[in-house]
Order: sequence, then C-alpha cells, then structure tokens
Amino acid sequence: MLLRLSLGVLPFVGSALAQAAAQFTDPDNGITFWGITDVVHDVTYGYVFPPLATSGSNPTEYIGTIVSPLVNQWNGSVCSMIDSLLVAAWPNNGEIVFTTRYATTNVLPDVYPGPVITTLPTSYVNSTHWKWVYRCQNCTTWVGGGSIDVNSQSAVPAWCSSTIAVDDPADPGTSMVQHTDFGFYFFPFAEAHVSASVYNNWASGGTGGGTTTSTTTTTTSTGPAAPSATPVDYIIVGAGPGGIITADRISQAGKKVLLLERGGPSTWETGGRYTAPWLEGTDFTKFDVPGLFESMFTDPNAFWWCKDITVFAGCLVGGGGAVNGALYWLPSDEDFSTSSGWPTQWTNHQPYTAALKARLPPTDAPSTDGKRYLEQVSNVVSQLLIPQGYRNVTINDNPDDKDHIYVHMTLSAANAVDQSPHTYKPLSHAQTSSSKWTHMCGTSFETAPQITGVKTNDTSVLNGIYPLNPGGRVILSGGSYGSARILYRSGIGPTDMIELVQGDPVAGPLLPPSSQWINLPVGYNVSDNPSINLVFTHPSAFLIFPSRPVLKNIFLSYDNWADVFTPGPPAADAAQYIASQSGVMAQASPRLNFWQALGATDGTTRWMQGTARPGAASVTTVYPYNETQIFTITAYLSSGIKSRGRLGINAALNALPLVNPWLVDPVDKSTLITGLKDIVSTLSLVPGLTLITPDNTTTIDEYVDTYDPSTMDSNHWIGSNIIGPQGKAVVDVNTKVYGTNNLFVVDASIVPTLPFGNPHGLIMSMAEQAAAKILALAT
Ligand code: 6FA
Ligand code: ABL
Repeated sequence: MLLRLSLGVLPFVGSALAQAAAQFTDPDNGITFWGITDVVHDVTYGYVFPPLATSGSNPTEYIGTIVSPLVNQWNGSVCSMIDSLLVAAWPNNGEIVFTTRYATTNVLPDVYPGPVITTLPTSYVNSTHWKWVYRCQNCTTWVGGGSIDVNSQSAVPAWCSSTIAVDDPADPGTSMVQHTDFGFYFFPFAEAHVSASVYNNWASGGTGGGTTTSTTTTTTSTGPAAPSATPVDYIIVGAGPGGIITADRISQAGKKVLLLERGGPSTWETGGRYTAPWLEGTDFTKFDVPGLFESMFTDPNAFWWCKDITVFAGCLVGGGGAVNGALYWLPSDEDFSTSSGWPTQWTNHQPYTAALKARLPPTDAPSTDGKRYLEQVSNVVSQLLIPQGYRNVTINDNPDDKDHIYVHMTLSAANAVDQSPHTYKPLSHAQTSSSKWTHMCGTSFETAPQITGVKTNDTSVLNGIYPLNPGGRVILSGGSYGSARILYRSGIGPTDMIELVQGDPVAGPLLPPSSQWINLPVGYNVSDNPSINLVFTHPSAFLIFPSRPVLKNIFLSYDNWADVFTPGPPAADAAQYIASQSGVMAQASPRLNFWQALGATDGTTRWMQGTARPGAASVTTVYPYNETQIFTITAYLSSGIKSRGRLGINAALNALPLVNPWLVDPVDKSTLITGLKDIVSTLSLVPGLTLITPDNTTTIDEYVDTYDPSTMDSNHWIGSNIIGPQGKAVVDVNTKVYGTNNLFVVDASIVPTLPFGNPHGLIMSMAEQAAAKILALAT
C-alpha cells in the first residue's frame, strides 16, 4: 500500500504511533541530530537544521544522516513515494550512492533534480554497516506544494527501507522498485535547529558539536526530558497467538498488563487497512479474508514478514496467526503427554483446550452458506486415500483419532473471516491495561535475575524503559526466533550468541556484565516439520462446471491463486464474498487434510500429515503439464520426529536457523519416504490422475534425496526455549526462565515436541494453560 504523506501534522497515523524522534550525537563528528533508530532494520535516520529565520523564509536545507547494516539494500527518508521528496542512498564499492526521487503515481519515481546534496566526511562503508552524513540544500520544499514544516512540533515523517537492490548500484538514476518496508515517527522539527555558526561548521565538513570556533552561542534545544512510563504488573512482549491469549487471560484476572508488539496492525478490527483493490470500500483487509492466504507469498509489498528473521515469521499484530493458513487442529492428549516432553503437570490440557474451543470454535465449512467450494481436489484425493483404508471424520470432535483419517479443511475462520487469534479481544477485560502494538519493540530486559522492566525503542518514555510494579513479571511471547533473540540481547543463552550481541554497537553496551550472563540452551532443541510437495494433475475441472465455460480453465487450479489479490478472483467469487462471506474466498487454499501412523525401524511411531490444495504455487516443476489441472499434496512428518536443529543470530543480530532441523535423523527420513510411497501407491486407481512432481523418471527416494532443504521448512518452529528440567531446558514447569525470578516465556518456543498437525491450536491451548499457571504463582 502506498500512503500519501504530508509532512505537516498527520493526526490519523500519529495516534497509532509510538516511536518519537530524540536527540543523539554522532560520536564521529559531534553532530547533534534529531531522529530515530528503526529497530526492525536497525537503521538510524537523523536531521539537524539551521536556525529558523527571524523574518522572511526559513532556510531550505538540513544535514541528514542514515546509518544502516549492509543487509538493507537501500534506505531513504521522507518517502511516501507519492507527492513527496525521497532522499535515498545505498553503498557501492565502498562509497555511498544517493538519489532524489519524486513520484505522482505508484510507478518508478522520477529522478528529482532540485536538491543539491553533498556527502560529508564522516560517511563510511565498512564490513557490516554504512553511514551517510549529507548536506541537503533546497530539500525542504518541492514541486506540487510539498514541504517539511521546519517549525512543526508534531510532524510525522517517514523512513523507508528495501531488501531489493536497485538495478544498477553505480548509477544514481538507476531503476528501483518500491521500498519493501516503511514507517512513520513523531518529529518535532521545531526543536532540531542549531545556531548558524554550528550548522555552517558541520555543513562544511567540520566536527565538534557545540564547541565550535564560533563566537555565537549555540541555540541547540535538547527538548523536554521524556517522562517515565507508568509501571504495570505484567509486560508481555509480542502479540502473536501466544502473547495475545496470555495478555487476555491475565488482564481478565484484573492485572495491569502492557502488551508490546513490534509490528503494525493487521485485521480491520486491529486497525489494519491494507487490502486488495477489489475489497476497497469494505471492512475486509488482506488479513481478514481467508481466500487471500496464498497472496501472502506473492505480494511485492509484503511488509508483514519480519525482515530480520531469515525464515517466514509474521511481524504484525497477530504474529504468524495473522498471516497463516488458519489450519486449526485442537491438540490431542498425546500432544500434551509426558512422552511428548511435557512435564506431568501439563497433561491435563482438556480444560484449557475446551476454553480455547469455546472462544475460537473450529469450522470445517467456513463459508456462511455452509457449502464447500472448489472441492474437486478433495474428491480426487479422497479417491486416492479410501482404497488405502482412510476414513472421513470431523477431526476436532475427536483429536485423538488420527490414523488413516481424512478431513475437510478446518479453519480458525468462523463466519469466513480469519479469526485467529483475534477472537481474543486482547485486554478487553481490564480498563487498567493497555497495549502498545504498533512498532513497539522490546529489545532487552532491565536487570536479571530480578527483571525490573523492558527496554524498548520507544523514545517517548524515559530511556525507552517500561517498568514493572514490585512483584511484576515479564512474559516473552516473541515467537521461536524473536524470543530467543531478546534473551540473547539480555545476556541469557549460550555464550557464543551473547558474544555476537556484545559485538553490536547498539545492543552490546546494553548487555549486563558477563559475570551476570545466564547460560541456558536458548536456540537448541528446535524442531520443524519436514515437508515434501507432490504435484499432480487431474482433468476433473472440465467435468464439474460445464455451465460456466468462461471460467472452466481455472476451476481446479484456481489459476494457481496468482490473481486473488490483484486483479482479484473471478468477479462472481469476489462479489459473493463481499455480499455474504461465502464462496471460494471464504477459506484458505487447502481443501483436504489426512493423517496416517507410520511404524518405524527404531520402534518410534511417526505420523504423516498430508495437506491438499488447488494449484502448485511456489513449487517448481519441469515436467510438462496442463496448468489448469494442477494441485499439490504437501506431506509433513509430524508427531514422533526425532530430528532437532539449532537457531540463533548472526553478527547483524538477524535471527536464522544455524543447524537445519529437517530429516537429520535417518529414520525420520526413511519413514517420510515410506509415507510418500503410500500416498502414491493407489495412483493407478484414480482415472486421469497423474503425478508430475516428481516426474515419471524420478523415484520417490531420489526425489527426497535431492529435495532442496530450504524448501522443507514448514514454518512450525518450536523448542528454542524448551520447557523441562533444569540443566536441560530453558523454562521450568511454570514457563519461568531458569535463573531468573520473574521472567517467563509463553509462545511456540517452549513447546517440546511438534503436535500431530499445524501447531497454532496447540500453541493457543498452551497459552491458556500457561496463563493459569503463572497467575497461580505467589507474587
Ligand atoms: N499454524 C497453524 O496452526 N496453521 C497454519 O495454517 C499455519 N500456517 C502458517 C503459515 O502459513 C505461515 C506462513 C507461518 C509463518 C506460520 C504458519 N503456522 C500455521 C504456524 C503458526 O502461525 C505459528 O506456529 C504461530 O503463529 C506461533 O505463535 P507465537 O505466538 O509463538 O509466535 P508468532 O511468531 O506468531 O508471534 C510473535 C509476535 O511477537 C509477532 O507478532 C512479532 O512481531 C512479535 N515480536 C517478536 N519480537 C518482538 C519484540 N522484541 N518486541 C515486540 N514484539 C515482538
Ligand atoms: C501451514 O501450516 C504452513 O506453515 C504453510 O507453509 C502452509 O502454506 C499453510 N499452513 C497452508 O497449508 C504454504 C502455502 O500453501 C504455499 O503456497 C507456500 O509456498 C508455503 O506455505 C510457504 O511455506
């Protein structure tokens, strides 16, 4: 979405923003900028202006800075891209290349010739970062009447950043695509002025802050000190399925809760407004409509993915729950058993699962008319499975029955609107509670073992710190990667990870002394379902809807879901969803799921889940096929997996898998191969059904042997803060981090073993139980 930005007051976004500019001094040159560090990409943006005119027009220049890790391909300031001046820069061969652009439509912005830019001496490019300090003359007004109001106390400028490199980095006039992320912040431009002599010294490359050779007194304003934040009983970091439910239940108990979320809003209910062109004028965002799910992976404006995690992770209100396929399975007893690694005290999950079911009922027919649409794939796959002894059941009626069953797609999307996990109206219970869930990033904790508060990027409160009341607690719910990283940044975890934090110029100085580090296996024991795609064709598309020939060629594959966001689904399907939340768009792409127990040579039963969906989005296949007839079965190895991996951070503090967890155990691999062979064993019994990936010259064994591991990721990461006994685990039976008094983790990272199906149902039941356990502890 392209936002229109005026550089004056933007009250409608301002109310949703937390980050505010503050003054900082660049140690390399003494320049006192006003600005922010965007913690998502770790980029600092700053400005300082010459004095306001005592009469006549104000000067039209400023000194700016951008400091960025190399991972960002380019960064820019003041960049709505439409009707405003974009100043962008990137490194190339050890030098900074910059450009000024202006666009009036959503196309490649033209080079804008008015500004005169001079790169100042303390700019650099090193092995991890680049810094650009620049004088920008003729930069505060531009064509079309746009301007920076340099006397404003409450402007809301923007930053933008891109993970996509410009086409020709040596050329300032290069083609470049729209930024991949952007944000706004409060900026009191009126405060960010220094005296003429100080400004002129800096603008001509001089250094030294206010102690210049000038005889004039500097008029630099330090602005009012930020006020202390009000203490609360609980700070919960992260508004994903784990954090929202925990915040909801704890605030329901009357505790004063602060929920911090680093990303922006998602569904309409949470304030999100990003939507498809065909949904303009409705109250449905991209995150509300289940049928838009596949477009999460193809939208060029994918601002919802965490840009500092190398696997898919949702960084917005709802976390992964806001962007996932919403496949929803209530946990089985085995999922919470001691043999699955849970402490005995956790096996009685039923009351918590019941509470979850009452709040967020599963549905296997989300369309409001009760019908199921685009069911050809279900029909074909059930023909494949029934001869193998599979039965059709309603799985959430009996989650323990899961061998040789197939089920209709089951969603957390009651009334055909994605409810997961927003049915939990966070913090609706306690008037005393609040949420800060736009761009509020917890970075570390204040003092372990007794945590006194959470350090954040919020410059509107004193030192960015949100404090706890005496007896207060912090609950970390940042997801498997996000929670691990905040622990490392607080000195908790393996030494090699904390040492990487130590080397970071921003995070390093915030670490406690090494004598206070707490060595725990944060990041070890991670598991994710290995998944293998099988792609098929079947001609049933041409048989089922002969009365709608104009749409005939997209019935089975649904055109690979390629057009659902833009230009939109077939007009009838779009109109039907808007009118009554029924039809094809009422559910995400999958149509059928199935499970089978697989005996294994090491005596441990593994389970296989299959998910069948129209199309083969994101699967590469070389065998010729009729693309209108294509569908995919993703086969996951589920409960019983023995393989484990490790996740962590790199020197740029990006979170990533360090040791891949897929099919490390040889019996995991041979068992999944057995399951895949079972799936295709009845292929010849289904007339017209053809397996195209793997093709007919490749065996299943060869296919699995050569499968690209990076595409085995199922996005079901668990275990990085595993629950269990001291010495082996990160959190204890009450989800408290070992070695701390009042720090807890409630998210996917504490789950010891993958459940039988996609995990967010189990994670939400776990959060129900964890909230009860934490509340029951004496304070
Ligand atoms: N699970 C299912 O059960 N069914 C599905 O269909 C399904 N599909 C997908 C899927 O299609 C994708 C693309 C992904 C990524 C996941 C899927 N999953 C599915 C898995 C499921 O969504 C995850 O297992 C589940 O969301 C994990 O829940 P958690 O609460 O443990 O963690 P999240 O990552 O969801 O949320 C963490 C939140 O914390 C985010 O909102 C993040 O922005 C925030 N955060 C992180 N660090 C922070 C910090 N330092 N300060 C403030 N906020 C922070
Ligand atoms: C899940 O639980 C997985 O995490 C997702 O990977 C999966 O979606 C959804 N549920 C739905 O089954 C798949 C998409 O269908 C693919 O098109 C996409 O390439 C893949 O996720 C990316 O991991």
